[in-house]
Amino acid sequence: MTARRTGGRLLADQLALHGCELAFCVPGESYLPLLDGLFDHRDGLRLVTCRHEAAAANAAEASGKLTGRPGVCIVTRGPGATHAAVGVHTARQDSTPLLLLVGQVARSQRGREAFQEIELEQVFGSIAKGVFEISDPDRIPEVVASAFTLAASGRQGPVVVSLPEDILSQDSTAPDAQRYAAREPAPDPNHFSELKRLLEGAHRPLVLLGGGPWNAEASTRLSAWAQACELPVAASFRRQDIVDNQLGCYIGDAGLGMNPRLAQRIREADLLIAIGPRLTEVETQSYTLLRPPVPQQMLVHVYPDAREIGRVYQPRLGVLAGVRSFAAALEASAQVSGERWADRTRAARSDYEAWSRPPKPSPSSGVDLGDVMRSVRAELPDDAIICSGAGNYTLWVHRFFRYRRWGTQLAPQSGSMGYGVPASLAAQLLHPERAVVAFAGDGCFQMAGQELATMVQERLPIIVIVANNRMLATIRMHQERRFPARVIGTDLVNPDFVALARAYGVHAERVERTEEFAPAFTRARSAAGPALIELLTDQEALTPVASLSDTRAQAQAAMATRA
Ligand SMILES: Cc1ncc(C[n+]2csc(CCOP(=O)(O)OP(=O)(O)O)c2C)c(N)n1
Ligand SMILES: [Mg+2]
Repeated sequence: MTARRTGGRLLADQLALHGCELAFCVPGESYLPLLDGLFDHRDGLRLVTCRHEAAAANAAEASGKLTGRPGVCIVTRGPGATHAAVGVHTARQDSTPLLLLVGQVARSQRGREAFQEIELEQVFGSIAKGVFEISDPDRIPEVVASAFTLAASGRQGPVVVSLPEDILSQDSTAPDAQRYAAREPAPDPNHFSELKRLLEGAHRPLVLLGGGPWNAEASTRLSAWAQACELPVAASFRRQDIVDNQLGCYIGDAGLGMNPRLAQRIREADLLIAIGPRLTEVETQSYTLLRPPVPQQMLVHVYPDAREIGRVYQPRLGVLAGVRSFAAALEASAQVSGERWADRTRAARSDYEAWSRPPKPSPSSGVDLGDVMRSVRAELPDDAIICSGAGNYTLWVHRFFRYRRWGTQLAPQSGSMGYGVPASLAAQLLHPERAVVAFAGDGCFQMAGQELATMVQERLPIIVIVANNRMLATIRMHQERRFPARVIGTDLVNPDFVALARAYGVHAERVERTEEFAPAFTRARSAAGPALIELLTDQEALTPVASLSDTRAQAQAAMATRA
């Protein structure tokens, strides 16, 4: 006979036994017994209260990205769950293991549209990998184990678990589950001989990495194979940390703002070996670099879920496998000579080096973000974790920052603003000894700036760098291209970010000139707690390559020609 426990305690015990050491929440009265259960685990399971559920969900998502194990987020009923939805969406698009636990009304009230009741299945059905409601306290161990397993297996993703309130307060004598085991398909050995054969017939092969879960070992093995075969390796959107960007085989990222020369190389490849990525709208430049359903490149698609292989693109060789087991077998089974393409690999590498070298900062007004990336890279150790959200400022991060190790980039493939700051919470909590920097635009920062309070409360020495251009530049850029000089909805009147950060108790400085950045960054690094650096950037610097006025003038000229 197992000891009697409340549902809340039983659930907390399950989280702990599945290895959860960190959870993010905004409390709700709907799950008080679970909070109480977590009280007894407070030494081994750190519960971090965020100020907004969007941040809690994003932080939990980021912890899932870093560990490969489900990040855990706990929120209350309708308002908490809907606030948290953005993290579920990012976990979906980024294929990140995430558990969202949601307080729900008692079973006896279900279906009456009771206070804050929502149908989680309907709300999350299209974005979550699974939505479960626990129907009986005795089934808590079963449902939680099932949620962990589903979130972490195959193509990883978010699972939502609904917790009717009465289930958490009732007692149960149900025994614990055993620790979940994630399942990942392993490659068929015959596929390696096929891959080798394809490589032996290729002239312009290209490897595209993405998806996951990767780990340091898989990343090292993959790099060693690519280096030995002199194969050019590109990273997919916001997965730039899979191979060391300093390696000769690395040729850049196929993300937003892709190097046109890289795009051309993908278009011209005769063999494209995609290991892990989903081949999304971004990497394929709206499905043009590869044409669906049968791409002009011979496609090898390695992916851990049969539902994705052949969904948009029919590969010549589809390999149902996790990237880790695939990478483990590569070196031994698919060694080929790189003679035929080594020159192309070197040329692609020099294209990348030229592309990723920040131009000399112009003495004109505003802080130069290219130079900021150069200083940040020079100052930080290789294992520093760089977080960002969405906005044109990320074009500089992605292009000019060189990632040196797996697990150092936290950025949403979902393109969600407000991600970088909460992601940095997870990074610093999981890796207290490492440097963590969160980049944000002025718009992006204001979607999660309240989490400065969480950084202070948890004593996290994160450095937040806000690129303030007083506008939502991404949208302004598209606006100027399509509706030149008709600016609406994209200007921002901002608070004084330095005063705001100081009010939270955060070390803060404003940088107005490029050369002031490096010393400010050094001071931020030696600050005792969190720090914020506001960069006043020039509105003219719309992207690393386009100015605002040229963008407008070109669009106007194009319209005049059409008229
Ligand atoms: C949650 C969310 N809302 C809206 C958008 C659309 N969007 C993409 S980038 C952007 C502007 C970002 O502004 P800012 O953070 O200031 O960066 P900037 O582009 O100015 O560098 C907007 C509104 C989005 N991607 N995500
Ligand atoms: Mg901005």
